[in-house]
Amino acid sequence: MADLVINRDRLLERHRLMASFGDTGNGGVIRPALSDEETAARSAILDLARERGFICSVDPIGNLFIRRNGEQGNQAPLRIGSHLDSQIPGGNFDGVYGVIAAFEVLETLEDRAISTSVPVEVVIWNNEEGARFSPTTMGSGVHAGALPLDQALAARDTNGKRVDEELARSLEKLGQLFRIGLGTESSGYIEAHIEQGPVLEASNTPIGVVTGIQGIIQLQVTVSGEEAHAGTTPRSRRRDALFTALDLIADLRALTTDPDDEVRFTVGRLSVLPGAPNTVPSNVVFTIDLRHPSEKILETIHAQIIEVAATFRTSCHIDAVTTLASPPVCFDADIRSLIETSATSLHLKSAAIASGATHDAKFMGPLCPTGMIFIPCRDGISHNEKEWAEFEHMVAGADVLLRAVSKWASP
Ligand code: HGY
Ligand code: MN
Ligand code: MN
Ligand code: MN
Repeated sequence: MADLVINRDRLLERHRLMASFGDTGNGGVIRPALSDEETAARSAILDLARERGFICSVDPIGNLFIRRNGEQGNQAPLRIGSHLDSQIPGGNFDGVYGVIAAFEVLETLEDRAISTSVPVEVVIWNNEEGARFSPTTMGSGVHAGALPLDQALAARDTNGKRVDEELARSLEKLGQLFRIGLGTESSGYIEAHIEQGPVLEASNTPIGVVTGIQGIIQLQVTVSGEEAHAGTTPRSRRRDALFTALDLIADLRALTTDPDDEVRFTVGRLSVLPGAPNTVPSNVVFTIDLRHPSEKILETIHAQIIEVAATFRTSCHIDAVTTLASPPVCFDADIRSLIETSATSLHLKSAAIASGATHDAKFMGPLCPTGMIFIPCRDGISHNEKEWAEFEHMVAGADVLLRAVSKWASP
């Protein structure tokens, strides 16, 4: 269908609506997983979905599924979507663009009464960012069976709030939802997302056909020492958790120097207790986020980190827990060519691109034919309130998603 395109005005309206939930007034949002702001954004999408007669469900870890039925209703759905939670603070495109593009596809299929062989479902994954609750991509990891449900439900944010308590609180505000289990089957999965890097913009390419996602390991390291008086305790008698943590981090960072500059090693969070200027720190917790395209290199560095932490010479106690270990994933060749031909049918230039950022699609890859559509973002900036994507690119990505879905699911 040469004229099959999305409703641009409605996409713009949805984007503005979503940006209002957690708006910082600084160009970005603060919309952590299961917060009131994210719950309000989820509720707004669900209200729109119910108005269209779509079927709204939730799974035990809080992922939302918005279904438009197909001719073969009992077939596994083709799923499209992304996440609504943001970094703290975050931008107005990471995740949310994929959700509104997917919802726009569902609405356009409905407007045009286009029937699909299988149901098409918009998925709004819970806690993709991992900014509030570790690890990253929690909801999709649990649904895919890669992360244990009980461990995820027990995860706490820095205020001690648990996922299960916050999820119960959030669900109370989302109205009637059907309950589905974990590990439900998908006939395919396609996610639209900003690139979060500079490659597409630099080559003036509106559509990225994602080849795959690099591997990711996340750890939480706890260093336990002993509180002591800053004035009276000589260095020789201190069990200083902070200096131990800093020395350990320096050693771990030295492990990850890489002439090709491909190893991504990040310590994004570090908390110090008791946090008094005149008390020797007794407890430090820090996170490690490690990424690389090669599973072998990732595993080697992961093992070295565990080894260094276990044998580090210190009077403190060190406990390193791996919270996420997810190997690289390559996306399905048929889905990739479907995205490419959909872009071509819209006279849009496209290019193959590997994803440095991780996404929920990572856990869908091993389960069903999976792919991603990238659009450029200005200067490659993301996880930052300055994150920006041109509206023309947002429309282009949603049009490609629409064409890919209608072609893939045509009866
Ligand atoms: O961490 C990531 O790569 C994703 O943007 N949350
Ligand atoms: Mn994202
Ligand atoms: Mn992100
Ligand atoms: Mn004193």
